[in-house]
Amino acid sequence: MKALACLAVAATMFTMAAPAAAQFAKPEDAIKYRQSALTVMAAHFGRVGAMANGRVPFDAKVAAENADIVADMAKLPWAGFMAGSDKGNTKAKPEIWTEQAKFKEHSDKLVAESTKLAAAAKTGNLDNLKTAFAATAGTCKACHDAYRKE
Ligand code: ASC
Repeated sequence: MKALACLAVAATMFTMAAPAAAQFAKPEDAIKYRQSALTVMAAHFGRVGAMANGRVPFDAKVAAENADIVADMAKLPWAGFMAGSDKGNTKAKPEIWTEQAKFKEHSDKLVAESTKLAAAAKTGNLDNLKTAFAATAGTCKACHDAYRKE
């Protein structure tokens, strides 16, 4: 029983550590990874936004499924901002690497707000979804304004 519990803890820790442990052979691999994670996140965020903005009818189940994906994806891109990946096919500003603590504050905010978005979606209440969607979109915009080139 003890060994099983230990295994379960180890498995959980491995799952939690996996995003941060992503490894890249070359900077271009890291760039592709982070862009891919952001693209997937944006696709699912867009589906939530379409409902929050009334462009498509509100479907609580669909909103919750997509918000969960956003919250999961929000954890991933940051490992891709490895040293040396400021050059190449990227709109990332060099300040990301000279202001790492500030950049992490932005990514932490996205993770926190998207977690709240997923919780809001589970309430099945459209007003809750709208509020949390706006807060999450605000974290996207703040980081883009500071750290993404035009
Ligand atoms: C999106 C998307 C972004 C953000 C941003 C929020 O759906 O692709 O980059 O929301 O527009 O202001």
